[in-house]
Amino acid sequence: MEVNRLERLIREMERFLMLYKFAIEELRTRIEILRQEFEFIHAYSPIEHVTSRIKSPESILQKAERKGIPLNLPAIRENIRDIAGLRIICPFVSDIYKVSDLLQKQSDLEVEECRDYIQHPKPSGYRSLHLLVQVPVATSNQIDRVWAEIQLRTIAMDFWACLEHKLNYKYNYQIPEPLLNELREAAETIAQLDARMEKINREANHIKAAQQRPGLPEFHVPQAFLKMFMEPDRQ
Ligand code: 0O2
Repeated sequence: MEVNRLERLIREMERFLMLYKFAIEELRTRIEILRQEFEFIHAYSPIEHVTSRIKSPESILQKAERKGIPLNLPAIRENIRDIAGLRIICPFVSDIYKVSDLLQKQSDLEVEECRDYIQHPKPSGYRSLHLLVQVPVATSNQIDRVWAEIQLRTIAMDFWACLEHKLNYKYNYQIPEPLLNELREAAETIAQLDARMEKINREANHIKAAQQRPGLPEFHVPQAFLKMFMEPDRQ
């Protein structure tokens, strides 16, 4: 391949992947706004942390070949919908559905598909909620709608998925049957643990609500803030 053509291809690929980087930044901002607002209103965050990644060109091409997608950028863009991936880790299962609802309410975020692997775990034992979305990205001369996959999981589900992913890598997707069985059992244990932790949290909230005097919300005002009002001439 001549050098000019190769340079052009690399530049096209870089521009192509840049859109996914912008999509991730856009989504991260939306998620952070939801987190901060929720925390302000409810004094509680349904989001532990967020991670993101862009699929590498190698794994984009591997997926395209595996799925029989033509090896050109428009076809890849339309058919490979998880090039931009975000993972939202939540404390409890109910938080996953809360955050998913909040995202689905955003009118300019098109949620094309919701795959509920919590209600319907994969045969491997994998649990998570996946949202396939199209996010608007405003560049200098147009607004592009970019596909992204948002995975929502609890900390325990993430622990399981990370280990299973590592084992798949180690055994080249041929995990020995005894280990597969153990993983399935561990996934069940994790689902029970998530349910138990959620129950403990609910009970703790009930106890706290009962202890608070009615009509007097618990309110912590930072000392520095109070001082501004008590000693205004010192500001
Ligand atoms: P990576 O490295 O995370 O990017 P699709 O063709 O995308 O419509 P697919 O791939 O079955 O069909 O979609 P699905 O079920 O929504 O899963 C996509 C992603 O979910 C995977 O991405 C994983 O991140 C995760 N996932 C799905 N099943 C499992 C599982 O059994 N174990 C683990 N650990 N993760 C899973 P990639 O592209 O495979 O990998």
